[in-house]
Amino acid sequence: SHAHPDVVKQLNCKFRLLRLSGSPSLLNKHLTPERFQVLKWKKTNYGMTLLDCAQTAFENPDSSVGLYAACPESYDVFGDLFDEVIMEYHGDFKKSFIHPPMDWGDASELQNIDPDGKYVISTRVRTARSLKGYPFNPGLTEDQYLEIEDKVVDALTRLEGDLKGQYVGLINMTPDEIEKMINDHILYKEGDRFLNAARAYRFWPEGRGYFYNPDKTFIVWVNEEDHMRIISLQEGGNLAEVYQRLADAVTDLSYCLEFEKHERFGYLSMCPTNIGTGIRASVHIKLPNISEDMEKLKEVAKVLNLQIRGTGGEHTESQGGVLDISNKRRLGITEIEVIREMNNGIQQLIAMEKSGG
Ligand code: ADP
Ligand code: CIR
Repeated sequence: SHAHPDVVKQLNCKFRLLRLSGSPSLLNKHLTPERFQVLKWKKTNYGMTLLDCAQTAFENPDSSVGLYAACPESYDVFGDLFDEVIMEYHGDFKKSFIHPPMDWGDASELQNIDPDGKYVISTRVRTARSLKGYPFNPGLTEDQYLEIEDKVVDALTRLEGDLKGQYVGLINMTPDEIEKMINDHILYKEGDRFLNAARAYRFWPEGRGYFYNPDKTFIVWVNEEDHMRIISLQEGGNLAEVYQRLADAVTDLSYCLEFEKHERFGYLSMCPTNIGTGIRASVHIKLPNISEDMEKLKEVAKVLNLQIRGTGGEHTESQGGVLDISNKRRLGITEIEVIREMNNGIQQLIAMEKSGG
C-alpha cells in the first residue's frame, strides 16, 4: 500500500524546507531529490512512512544523522536511504556486506584500561535490543508499550546472581527521584528534542521504566529510545569485568526473549547508528593535556574510530573536564572486535596524555 496523499503533501513541503536549511545531517546528504521522489510514496506493513523516519531531521536541521527507523521494515522499504546513511556512519559498510555472527569472544583478553587509575573514572558498556514483531517508538500503541514492558520485566525477574534486581516504572517515581537517577548516570534523560520530534515520547511515562541490581552495576532501560537498552557499568577501568557482565546478561535474556534481527544488519534498533552489535563501550575520562585542544582531540578520535560525548551523554556538554569517549561503529564487526577497537583507542589516548599531548 501507499502513503496517504496528505502525508506526501507534508513530505513535499518539509523536504523543500530541509533542502533550503543546508542541514549537515546524513539524512539531508543522502535523501537526494531522486530518492525522495520514490520513497515518499512508500508505506511499511506497520503503516510507517518516510515522514515517520525523517521528521526528526525536518524538525531539527542540526541533527547529525537525522534518521530513525520507525519499524523493523523501514530498513528495507526505505533501504536506498538507510543503506547510504549506514554505510557512512559505520565506516564504509558496503551494500554487499553482511554483519558477522554474534561473538562475545573471551573477556579475559582484556585488562584494566587504566591500571594506574589516573584517568578513567568509570566504564560502561551497553547494547540495544528490540523485541521481535513490534514497531519502534513512532509506531507503538499504548497497549504495545505495556505489552513490551510486561515481557521484558518478566524476563528480568528470572535473572540470577549479581544480575538480580528490581524494576521501577517511571510512573511510580517522583520528579526528584528521576532527577537523582539521571544525575547518577543510571537513568535516561527525558525530553531529548531529536527523540521528541521522532514521536518517541507518546504516552510517556506509560510503559517506561528501568531495572537495576543493588550495586547499580547492571541496568536495563525499558521503552526509551529502544525497547531495551542493556547496560553494565562500574567505577574505574576494569573493562573485562564490565564487558563480561554485559555478555552474561544478554545471553541470559536471550533465553526468554526473542530479539529482532536483520539478515544483513544484525540486531535492529530505532537509530541506524545502533544496529549490528548495538554496543557502545565508553569511559568517563579526564585527559587534561590533550583535551586542551579539543579540535585536535576530535581529529585523533576520528582516526581511532572513537566518538566523544559530554558528561551527561549524547547532546550534553563536558563538565569538570570529564569526557565520554566510546567506539563509534557497532556494525560489521563482532562484539569482541567492537570492544578491542574501543580498548585500543582509549589506550592510545592515555599514552598521548602521558607524553604531554
Ligand atoms: P547511550 O550510551 O545509551 O547511547 P547517552 O549517551 O545519553 O546514551 O548516555 C546515557 C547515560 O550514560 C548518561 O547519563 C551518561 O552520562 C552515562 N554514561 C555514559 N558513559 C558512561 C561511563 N563510562 N560512566 C558513567 N556513566 C556513563
Ligand atoms: C541526531 O541525528 O543528531 C540524533 N538522532 C543522534 C544520532 C546518533 N548519535 C550519534 O551518533 N552521536
